[in-house]
This record gives sequence, structure tokens and C-alpha cells, in this order.
Amino acid sequence: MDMILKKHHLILIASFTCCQLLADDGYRLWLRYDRIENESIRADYMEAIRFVYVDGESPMMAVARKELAMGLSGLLGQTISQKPADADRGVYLGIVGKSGYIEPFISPGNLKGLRSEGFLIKATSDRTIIAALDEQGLLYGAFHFLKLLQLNKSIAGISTLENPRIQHRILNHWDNLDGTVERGYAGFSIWNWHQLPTYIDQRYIDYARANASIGINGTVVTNVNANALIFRADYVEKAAALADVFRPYGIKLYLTARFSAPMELGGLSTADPEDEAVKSWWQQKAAEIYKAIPDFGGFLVKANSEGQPGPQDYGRDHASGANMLADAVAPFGGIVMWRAFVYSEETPEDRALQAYNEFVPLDGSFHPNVMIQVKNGPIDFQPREPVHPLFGAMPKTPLMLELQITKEYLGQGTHVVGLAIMFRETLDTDTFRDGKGTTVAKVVEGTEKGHQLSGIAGVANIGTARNWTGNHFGQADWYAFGQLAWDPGVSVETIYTDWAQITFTHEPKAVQVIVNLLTRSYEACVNYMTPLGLHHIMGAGHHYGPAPWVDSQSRPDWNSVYYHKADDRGIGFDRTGTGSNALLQYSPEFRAQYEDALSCPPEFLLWFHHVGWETVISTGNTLWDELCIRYHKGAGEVAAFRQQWQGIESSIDSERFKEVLMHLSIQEMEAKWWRDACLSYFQSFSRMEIPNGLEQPEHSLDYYKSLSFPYAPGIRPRW
Ligand code: GCW
Repeated sequence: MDMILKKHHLILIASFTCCQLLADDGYRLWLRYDRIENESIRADYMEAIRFVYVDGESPMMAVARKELAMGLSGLLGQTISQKPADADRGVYLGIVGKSGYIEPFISPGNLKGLRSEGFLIKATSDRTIIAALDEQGLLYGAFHFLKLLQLNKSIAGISTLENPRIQHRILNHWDNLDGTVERGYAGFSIWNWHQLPTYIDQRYIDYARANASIGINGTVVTNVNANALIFRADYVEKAAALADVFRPYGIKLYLTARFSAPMELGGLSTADPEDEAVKSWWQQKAAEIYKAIPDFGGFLVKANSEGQPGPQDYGRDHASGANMLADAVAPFGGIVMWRAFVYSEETPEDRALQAYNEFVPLDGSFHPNVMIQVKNGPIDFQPREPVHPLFGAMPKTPLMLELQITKEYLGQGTHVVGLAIMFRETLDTDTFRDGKGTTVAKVVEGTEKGHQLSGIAGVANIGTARNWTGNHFGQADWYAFGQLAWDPGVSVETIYTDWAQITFTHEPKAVQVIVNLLTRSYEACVNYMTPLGLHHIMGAGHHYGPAPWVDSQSRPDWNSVYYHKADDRGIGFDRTGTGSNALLQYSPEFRAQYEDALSCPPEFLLWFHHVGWETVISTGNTLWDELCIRYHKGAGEVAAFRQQWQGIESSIDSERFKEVLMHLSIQEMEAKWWRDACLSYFQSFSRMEIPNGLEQPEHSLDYYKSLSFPYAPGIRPRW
């Protein structure tokens, strides 16, 4: 008996020591500094990094110092000295022109091209220099250096220089002051307004740190469906406490401005932007905010859209409203991000036309500290949209790109859908604005037109969930947004391979599976939800699940039938000259790709055309068959994702393994639900058979129509 027990005990010890998979709940995101497993790599690092010295005493440099100390002691498994020892090998961080420690080791040639917030990492014979023009650059350099180690990359002979290509890299939180999050699928808001400014949740610090690690330098902490209360003195004080936390991490705080705040909060009888009392109310308010938050970033505004107040309520245009607010923050260096997501109360012939029609005539009339923030597509964050025509049409105005990281229309909290592919698709699209090669990325970078401002915004997917994003793979979307905001040219493969390694494991098979999942899931999702350019056919209000039959919402453009226009003849929205002619808002070269239904790329066929069920499309199949094939392909792929994930169980810590598996199982069920519900419904028009060899819908159309989800998350409260 004794023997048996002992033997058992030994086996237990053995299995514990061989298995390095410590429990992990995902809270640490990609900033996991566990000891490097490869001993020879670790030994090389130890040899090169005997100490790390950060030259500077400011709060930001204290953050860099702390991060390096924590990161290195974790990764290398021993505390690293922070004292310079000239004769010894080590890492020095310093500002160019200010640090005697780095100066002798870098030449002007090394610094060529270095810009604000950028950094240089350069190895000399016995030291590694991290140099920058400003502290923010050093902080990013420190994070980058740690990432190289997390990735087990060689630092011997390293010489790398990086600059952000976009100036303002900002998260937009659609967080309400009552703690709910509009379109939030990861719990509640992380901002506890009730307990601010005194109670500083550790999450605020960890949030700032995570964002700094991926180069994000701004955050709008309130919902664009704004509440004027945020400008009351006590709330400004609360916001100031958050700004104090963010500052050492290089993150500026911004707030959303409710256009009618002068009336709601200031007791004025109007919010007319041309009214002197209104102007001075905003100037006064800006002065108050800057007194509390000296580096306040500025305002983000949703005006005259979905019931939000705006300048049009007074017969003024967007420029008048934006410029009035811009003038209020200009003396303090603030900016205004004015959203182009507008659609009016009147029923439009085609909602896709409106933003272009309202904003293009205003090109050139915005003040220099205004950016127009444009969603990636003309409707609303659909699984796949063509790019917004405004990107090709406002050369005199800096345009910000707004992406949605939270997955309102892409499986919400449960589906794994890697968004980097979608983000890249948008950034790489050619608008032909200044001839071939004027991609959205170039327009947003703004350099060709010499714009002083450039920016990119991502609607955050962050909440109180222990792992921040609810679904572990949602972290990859947050991370990918940061990488692409810093460098819109970085490849999806690099983003995902790095993320998989630093967030999960270095085990090659597992990395391959994770990268595959993230890379292929976007197309799979488009296929099982809205193939061939279909859009906005999800459940009304909560946007959860399939509901192509929705036809009784108060506005025509809130109904699915408005978008797919299925009838006995065919399906799709004709946006060519025979229809709404939305295509005319694009450049001739862009138009040429989509104008002809016979040659139109399948991705956008039904976005731009109404096509007969039996028409043979560019793939060689009839439209109906192609629709069926794509719905099945998408759903089938998700089943394969689950199996692939199961195959790497031994490489993933058990908590995250199980949680991802459960989400993949939900996704598999929901992908089939999407497929079957949509095909049953569309079949009621096409009256054609689902092709041989493809599964038939599991339930009747009536069954799918009968499902209801009164408590689906993320629905907007009305103020
Ligand atoms: O995507 C839609 C959402 C709304 C959102 C709106 C917007 C914040 O359904 O919830 O409101 O867009 O972007 O303003």
C-alpha cells in the first residue's frame, strides 16, 4: 500500500513538473511574462541583459522602468539590476539629445527617419540602446523590446526603427454613465463612475498599460449616444481622475459631447452653434475641463443621427457645429472628431447615400483641429461592406477611420471571428482618389495631402469580464487594432503569429491552429451570415442572430427586407444606375469593378445588384446554388475550427482551453442556425431546391421566425 501511494505521489510530481501549463484566466492578455522555456535562448538574453537602465525620472519613465523590471524578471527568471555598469552588458533607454548614456553609441545615420513617438532599438558590441525623441517613444520602445523577448527573437545585432504611421490611435468606448455598454458583450463598463474619483480600480491601470503596449494613445471613455451629465463639475472631476491614471501611459482622455448640453446642463434655450451664448457656454466648459485635465484630448461627436441632437436642428450644417466646438478647444490644443455616421429621420431612398451627400459639399470648410470620423463602410459595420465612398471624396479634410472591434454584427460575444483580415481589407482598398494606389490607409495617414492630423478609432470590446473581452479570442481583435493603427501595413500573419505566441504558447502546432482560426474565421462568418454582399439581415434591435424576415420596424431602413429586397425574381439591392446609383459616389475606376452584375466580384454582388435566382454568376453557379454553397461552406468551417481546437488541448492551459471550446460550440450551433434560417427564408422566394449533397434546414421557417431574445446583450438605453 505504502509503495503504491509513493509511486502515485511520484507520478503526480513528475506530471506537475513536466507540465508548464499554469492556470490562466486571460486577465494578463498578451502581457504574459512567464519564464522563457527555451534555456539556450534564455541564457543568451541573460548574457546580453545584465542590467537595464532607464534615463529619466518622470512618471512615464517610472512606468517604463517598472515594466522592464517586471517583464525581465519574469521572462528571465531572475531580478535584473537597474544600475548602469559601464563595463558590463546591458540595456539603456534614453532620449536623443538628452541622454549621455546613449549619445556616444548612436550616429545621426541611425536616427534618420525617427519621429515623435517612434523608437530605435540598436545593439552595439556590449549594449542595447533604446532611443527616442520623446518619452512616449521610449515607453513604446520598452514594450517592443519585451515583446521581442516574449517572441524569443534574437536581439544580437538588432537595429530596428519604428514610427507610428497614424497620429491619433484611439479607442471609443460606447460606455454609459450607468455602467451599461452599448453593443458591449464583455460584461459592464470598466469605469465605475459612482466610485470615482476616489476609488481607482486596478483595472484602470492595467487597461492603460495594455493599451500603451500596443501603441494606443487615446481613449474616449463615454458613449457617442452621449449624456450631458459628463460635463457637470463632479463628473469632470471623475474623468480627471481617469486621465491622471492614463497620463503616464501616454494615453489622452477624450469625451463625447452631447450637442444639446448647453440646454440640458447650462439652462440655455438653444444649442444653436451660431448663437453667442451657446458658443461661450462651450468655451467656458472647455476651459473648466482643461483646468481639471490639462492634456484633455477633445470631443467626439455624434450629431443628427439616430435621434441625437445636432446643428441641423437649427438649420446649420455639420461644419458649423464641428467648428464651434473646435474653436472652444483650440486654445488648449484640443481636437474634435465629428462622426459621419449620419442618417436622418426622413426615409431615404438608400441609406448608403446620405453621409456622402451631407459631407462632401463641406469639404474644405472644417477648422484645422477637426477630423471627420468615418465608419469603414457606408451602412453600419456589416460583416462585409465596400469601403465608405467618403474616403475617396474629401481630399481637403483629414478623415479618421472608425472600425468596430466589438462584434455587434459579427457574432457578438461568442463567435471567434478574427477581425484583422477585415481591417486590412478596408485599409488596402484602393479609392483611386489621387489615381491608382490611393488606398484607405493612405487617405487616413493623410501625408499625401499634407494634413496636420491623422487618426483611427476602434469601438472597444472591453468590459468587466475577467479576461476583458468575454471571448478569449476577442483579445486578438483589440491587439490587432493596435498593431494596424500603429502600422496599417503590418501583415495579418505577423499580427496573429505574434499574438498566438505571446498570449498562448510557442508550440508550433498550436500556433498554427490559432493563426488558422483567426485568419479563416472572418470569411467563414461572412459566408454563414451574409454571403455575396447581403447585409443587415440580423435580428432587429439587438442584432443577434438571423432575421431576414424583419419587415415591421418603424423606419423602412431598420428592416431586413429593405436591404435584401428578395422577391420571386431574385435578391439584392440595386445600387447601380438602374437603382439608387450609390455606385456613382465612387471613382470611375472603383465603379468599373462592380458596375456589371456578370463580372461583379461575388463579395459585393448583392450589395450592388438585384440578381435573378437562376442567373449564372461569375463563379459559374446559379445565384441560388452559390448562396446555398456559401452558407454551407461557412457553417462547415466552424465545425472544423472546433475540431482543430480540440486537437491542441495539451498545449493550452485548461481554463482557457475549455472556455474557448464552449464558445466554439456555440458558434458551431449558431452558424448552422444562420444558414438554415436564412436559406429557409430565401427559399420561400426562390422556390428552388437546396442542391444535392447539402444538408436541409433542421427546422421549419416558422420555427426560426418564432425565436425571440428579449434579454440579448448590448442594447442601447435611451437617454
Ligand atoms: O452600429 C450602430 C449601433 C448603435 C450605435 C450606432 C453608432 C452608438 O447599432 O448602437 O450607436 O451604430 O455608431 O452611432
